[in-house]
Amino acid sequence: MKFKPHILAASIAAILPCHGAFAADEAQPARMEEVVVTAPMMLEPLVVTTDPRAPRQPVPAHDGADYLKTIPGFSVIRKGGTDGDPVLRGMAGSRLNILLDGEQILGGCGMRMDPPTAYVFPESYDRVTVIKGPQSVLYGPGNSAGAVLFERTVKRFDQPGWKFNGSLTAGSFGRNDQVADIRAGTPDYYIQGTATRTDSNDYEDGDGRAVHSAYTRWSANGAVGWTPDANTRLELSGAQSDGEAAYGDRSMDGVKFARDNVGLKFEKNRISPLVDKIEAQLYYNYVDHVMDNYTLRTVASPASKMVNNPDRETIGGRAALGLKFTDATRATLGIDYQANKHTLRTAMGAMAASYSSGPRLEDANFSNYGLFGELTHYLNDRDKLIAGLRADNWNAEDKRAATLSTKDAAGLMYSYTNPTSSQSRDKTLTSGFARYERDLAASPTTLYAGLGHSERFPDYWELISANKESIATHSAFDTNPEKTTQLDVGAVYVSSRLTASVSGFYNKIDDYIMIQSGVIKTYAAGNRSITVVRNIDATTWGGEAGVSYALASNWKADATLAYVRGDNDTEDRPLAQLPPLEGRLGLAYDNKAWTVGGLLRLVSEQDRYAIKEGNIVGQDIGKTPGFAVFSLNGGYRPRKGTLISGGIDNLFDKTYAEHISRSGAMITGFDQTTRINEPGRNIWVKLNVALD
Ligand SMILES: [Cu+2]
Repeated sequence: MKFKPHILAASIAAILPCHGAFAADEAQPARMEEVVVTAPMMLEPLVVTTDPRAPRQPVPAHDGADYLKTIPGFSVIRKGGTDGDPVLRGMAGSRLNILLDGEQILGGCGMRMDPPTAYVFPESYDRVTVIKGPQSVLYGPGNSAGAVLFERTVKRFDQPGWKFNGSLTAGSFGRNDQVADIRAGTPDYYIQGTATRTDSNDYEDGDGRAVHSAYTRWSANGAVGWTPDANTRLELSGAQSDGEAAYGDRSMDGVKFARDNVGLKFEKNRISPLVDKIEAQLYYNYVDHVMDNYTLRTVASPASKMVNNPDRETIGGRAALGLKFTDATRATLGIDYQANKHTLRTAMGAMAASYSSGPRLEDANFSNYGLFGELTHYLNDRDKLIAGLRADNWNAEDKRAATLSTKDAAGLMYSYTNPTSSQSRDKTLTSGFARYERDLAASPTTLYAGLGHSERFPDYWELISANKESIATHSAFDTNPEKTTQLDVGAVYVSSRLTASVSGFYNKIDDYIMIQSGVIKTYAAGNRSITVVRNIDATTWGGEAGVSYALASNWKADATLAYVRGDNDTEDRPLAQLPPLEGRLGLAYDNKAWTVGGLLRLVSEQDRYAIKEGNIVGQDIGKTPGFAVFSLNGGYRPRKGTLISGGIDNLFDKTYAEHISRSGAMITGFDQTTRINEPGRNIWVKLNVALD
């Protein structure tokens, strides 16, 4: 077995924990690192890795979705200032598995205020890895679009010592962030503590209109570890976080996003010639979410106060065995488990103040047992086969006595007996993939082609969440699982001056779970407008391309493209909520002390849409025009371990909205806009410090 050293070196440079922002200082590989990240490149088939501590442009909200947005192929459904929903290749929600140190966390909000990324504080992790496509079975069930791993890598201390990483960010609209991470240890033990806080006022779009978008979030993580030898690690970790956020796209704001977490992890390497690794972990995640229409905005009258308090408890575990049959053949076998319970309590008017004394009513619970195996086999020095299989046993229980339906034209709320009350569903789903990778002899190029199949059961938002029905009944609990079959092909070229990659996909989805709003149902009592969950057949195809070229020793240019096109084959119209063609052009100067860069983001118009159709996060509104946004960034490294960076995002103060952004709501004191507009010109500075 032989690795390609250039690819390995570039991958290691890209994933070096803690030091990504300063990697240029330390190793200075021939390939120039981005000081301010604008477009992370794919350096190995289907995998993009990026350093969450590195400054990036445009300056992200301190949450997971905004960090992913810099990666070509990702877009974000904007709702306000934070807590957007990440979308990969037009696929949102549970089609994208988000793992926090291997743990799943599912949000509590029935209105999708808290996607998993709302509980990600990116700078408390060392590494973000994106695996595109259904091309791995190791990271939980249903990752039809891909998997995103936010991970910490705590290295064993060779001798007693400590390390500190911190950052401060300040910017327009009152933005201010503080992050501190300290690790200390001996060869046998370590402790880690991370704290983050971020805060912003309402931002303004290019026309100076304020968007209801202010937020404050904080998090605290801690871990203690035991590393009796270089191959063994036992870690106990915990996290708490909370925040509040204004939403410009709806009639309520999030006033509580409390998360409690405990995790236990064990790993042992090189156990025997056959058993290369054992990993096991257990975790508990609890989310307590409150949203209302009076804390962060003006309510019309005390009688119209509304508050919702859902919570969700998730427990899970995973165990995996890494086997090494020969140097050329390795496998990972494992099981994972996850169970979660969702409850809801609501109050209105005079009762709103005392909502917390009401009982929490369970509306649904879910569980999943997965069994998986993935095999990597080197046919020779240059050819590699990777294949995996996965089976998931899924169970869901509908605990709602009644389904709540949308208001009619007169504002009357309808409530129906739930036709699927206390029903349960049980199903076994299978997923798998096979991929062939070839390193060319004549050039530093890897080619790959893979076929993957993924079966995804409907999530809470597709089965249960308030106001959703099937066409036939007042409940959507009968929604079919979604089956994705996808072909992934591409090439990666990595040399000292030039990095280039292209990844394409063609995807057939049977029973694509579509959410459609504004469907009129006729009843004896009159017409009602409802939101339905429907299974359709869909096709999507597209891809991403990126090139990064060192023009001269101090100059680097890069360009990326991302495109997705999709059809609703059942109804012969475009598939909704797909972002348009997007390109990014960057130019950077770096003399090892100073950097200056420019980023031009070009997005074309989107005239393929399907009004009121979409996913659990949003539905299409209509056509959008194209736009171009230009931003500038710079950095200065006064000494090793210190980086001062800054930028002017949207330099020309352009007013624009992303195609998939949510529509603007009518909120007292704010102008209502068709979509939630992106921020206008804004300036930021960030200081990163690493000490040891
Ligand atoms: Cu909510």
